[in-house]
Amino acid sequence: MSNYIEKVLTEVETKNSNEKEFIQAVKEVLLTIEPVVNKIPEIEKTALLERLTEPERIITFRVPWVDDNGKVRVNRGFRVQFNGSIGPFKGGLRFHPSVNQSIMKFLAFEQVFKNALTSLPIGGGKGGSDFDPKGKSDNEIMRFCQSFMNELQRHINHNLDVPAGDIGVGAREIGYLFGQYRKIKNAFEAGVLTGKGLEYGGSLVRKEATGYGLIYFVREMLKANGKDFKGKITTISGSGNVAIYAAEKIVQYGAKVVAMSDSNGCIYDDNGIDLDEIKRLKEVERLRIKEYLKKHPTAKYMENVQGAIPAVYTIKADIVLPCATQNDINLECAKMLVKNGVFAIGEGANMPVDIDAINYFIENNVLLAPAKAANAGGVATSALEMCQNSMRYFWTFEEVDKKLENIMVNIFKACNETSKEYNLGINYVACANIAAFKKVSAAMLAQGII
Ligand code: NDP
Ligand code: 2IT
Repeated sequence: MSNYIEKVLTEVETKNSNEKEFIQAVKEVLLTIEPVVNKIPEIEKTALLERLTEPERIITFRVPWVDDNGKVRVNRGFRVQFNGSIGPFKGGLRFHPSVNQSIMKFLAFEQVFKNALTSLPIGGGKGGSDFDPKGKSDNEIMRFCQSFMNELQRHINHNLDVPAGDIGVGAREIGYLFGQYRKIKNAFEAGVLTGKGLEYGGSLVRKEATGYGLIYFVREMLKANGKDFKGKITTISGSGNVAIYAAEKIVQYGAKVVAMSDSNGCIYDDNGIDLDEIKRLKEVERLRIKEYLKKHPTAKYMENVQGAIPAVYTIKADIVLPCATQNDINLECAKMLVKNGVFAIGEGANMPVDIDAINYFIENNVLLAPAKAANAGGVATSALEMCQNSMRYFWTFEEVDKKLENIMVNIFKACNETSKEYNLGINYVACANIAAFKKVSAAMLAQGII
């Protein structure tokens, strides 16, 4: 490691010592971009890495709301505007009890690189709250979203910062957030949020985009390595937005999905998962995945055990798609997957595989599609939604899907070319980081010390 990179990493660790996810995300990037940093002396001269690892702005705020029993509750809201050198800050909102500043900063930092890879003009940001949507009534969700927007509206607009969904934030929440923004501003500014409903400025394919995009990227990665999806046994962690549409697309390409999960456990269905039933359970009824067995009594349910490998990763599979949350796959889990014959991993979630597990997969010739590249289809389609909002027009499903597919093919091409240029083999993690860093660093250098 160069002295400069080592110095910056030590500083980041010292300054953010209680932010382990953020440090992990920074480390993963800084440990891979050395060949570029060494080539361009201005990077060190302008303290570019120090600037790159410090958010432009972090906003935290109080979110008070009243529950159905009349009790006042208070949550903490965040928006991290990490790097706006390529375009307006762009990234999702996460509502989950685990949300804290470290998780917000790691997600916003990753978003900077991911958004650069899309080739569209979007900077990186992220936000959310430690609010837990589980078990809340529809009215409670609405009141929370309204209170959250009462503050957030001061810090966003279509030229400044454009939030969207993430864990716990889907079409319902975006609807309530947009309604409150519109009421406060007294204007219909469609491009301020993405993931909107189709009736009021949403884009076709946005719902499917992250999952479909993941599979388009993995398809290209497999093709480049002489492999394909036909007949491949696939397991997917999560059963939310990303997981569902990744499952839909990979099945269209001839793979068989035998397991999906939620935070409690996983279902295993040898006949192939009934995706319509998953959509009903998760998108409509908002129930636990265990309920799948009511309609499919021959399927199995495996409960997660605290501290053990999540049940879904104990199942034998050729292709594994982690689409739930960060640090789902550690070294022990990676060893089990390799022993069970996995040959490809597609990161639908953000940072689902930790650094030791990434290295283990690469050493064992497992093809790993890195999150910043492989799940960029969601935010890319958000940028297409912004584009349609600016034009006050819309594209058909086929038009948006084709654009998404081209974007994912081009992201893989950029990774593959980087692999050849820097002799990185199948280390697509390093390839994606380098390709993204080249663009972000060039934009930052051009704009001076800011
Ligand atoms: P959803 O809220 O729709 O679904 C999340 C899924 O992951 C649920 O099945 C949930 O289970 C599970 N999950 C969440 N947290 C945990 C946890 N701590 N442990 C175990 N399981 C968990 O979110 P998305 O599908 O939108 O997001 C999934 C991942 O993809 C996240 O990492 C997100 O950052 C990433 N992502 C999302 C994009 C998007 O466009 N939505 C774009 C790019 C990346 P349960 O219901 O039990 O909590
Ligand atoms: O992690 C992500 O890329 C997202 N949650 C989607 C962000 C967006 O702005 O669509």
